[in-house]
Amino acid sequence: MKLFDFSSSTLRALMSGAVALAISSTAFAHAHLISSVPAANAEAIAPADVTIHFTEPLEPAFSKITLADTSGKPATSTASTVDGADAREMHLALPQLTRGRYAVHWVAVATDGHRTQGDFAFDVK
Ligand SMILES: [Cu+2]
Repeated sequence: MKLFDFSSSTLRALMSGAVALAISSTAFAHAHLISSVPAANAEAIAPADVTIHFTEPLEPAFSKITLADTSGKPATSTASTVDGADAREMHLALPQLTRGRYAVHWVAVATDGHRTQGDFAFDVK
């Protein structure tokens, strides 16, 4: 009894598709947050900047960090930058922040064009 009716060429096409899928999912990883300074929910004393480390190099034109104060207003008008020496790092220079809780929002576009984003908060004391 014949259980499978696939011709060998159909089978080959399916196999190569599966292989291509496996390769693309490992070769083109999204940029995920590894760590940040200040860390999420940290109590920071006069932080000079926000630095976030990612798993993948970022596209500077489309990646950014923004900071909002407790009322939701932007805490700085300075644009963030992708590190010139290590494109897996992004920085946002900070002005002198007053006490309070601040919300970080980040958008990371990897070199494969895939976009990830996230939020975390920290406290300035
Ligand atoms: Cu990706």
